[in-house]
Amino acid sequence: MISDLKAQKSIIEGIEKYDSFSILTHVSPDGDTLGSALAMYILLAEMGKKAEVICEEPVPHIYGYLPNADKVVLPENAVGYPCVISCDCADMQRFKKAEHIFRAAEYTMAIDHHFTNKGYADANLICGDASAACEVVYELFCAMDKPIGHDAAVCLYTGIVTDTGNLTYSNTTPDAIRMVAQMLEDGLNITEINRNIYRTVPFSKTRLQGHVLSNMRLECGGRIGIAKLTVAEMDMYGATNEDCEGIVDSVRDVESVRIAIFIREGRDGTFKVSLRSKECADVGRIAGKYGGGGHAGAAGFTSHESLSTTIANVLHDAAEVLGE
Ligand SMILES: [Mn+2]
Repeated sequence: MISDLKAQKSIIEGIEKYDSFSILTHVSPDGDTLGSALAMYILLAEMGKKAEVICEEPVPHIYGYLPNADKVVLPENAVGYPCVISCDCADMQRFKKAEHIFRAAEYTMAIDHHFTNKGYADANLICGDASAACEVVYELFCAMDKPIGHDAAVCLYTGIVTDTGNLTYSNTTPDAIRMVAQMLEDGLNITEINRNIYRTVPFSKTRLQGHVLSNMRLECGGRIGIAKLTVAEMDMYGATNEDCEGIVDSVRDVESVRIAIFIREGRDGTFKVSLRSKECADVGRIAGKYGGGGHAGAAGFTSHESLSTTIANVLHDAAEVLGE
């Protein structure tokens, strides 16, 4: 049990009180935000309630297998129901274009697992010890006595495995493994889901990653790994933003690397900085300094500086985190 029961009760009361809900996901949607939001969608639909899942951008191709992924709407096509539930969103900046929907709501609720979440909603269920927002939603199903059917299991499993690196990262909880075990026992086809997530890679992505990784550099005696990608390089491979997923993890996986940095140029001229660490180096601190967010082991922020300044700043901060 990772949920604060009082907070959980306030969410259940909100769900019972309202009839229609807008469910918000975060910018650069991942398996956990989509999985938890779509599982909430199923929970509400089964209670006979009206709901919409709103996402800043079209659902990434690899998550197209999630049940009801085709019903996810862009903020501009959203209805905006009286009660809003955000899933896996550490702060309101994560809503981006959907922020007005949150602000216009009569009542707001947040379901999250980021310890940086200060509780921006009317009711907040934030479990910093949970490996994924999906773990929190799984417990909500149990607390409400709602059976987790096949479709909800696909969503919840997806969030748990993508946020825990297939149940291997340090955030993996015994509860998360127990939940997966239960879903497996109930007949969930985890092989099929894993093939969808990890073994259905577009050719453009493999080529782009080869290019970026062959140009990565080591700094600080090999303890910092840094890779970068420009818009021109992305265009060279016909690559999409989605094709950049996982690059920073490959940088982190290099033997000597303690902190991994991946800097990607956006089409708006900003730079998206992704950070990963191993062995307790807290990269969340670096992201926080620039208005970003995340966890000790995985964090990110957007830089409005030039590429060279961004590189210099983040290398300096990473060295500091490593005690250099
Ligand atoms: Mn998450």
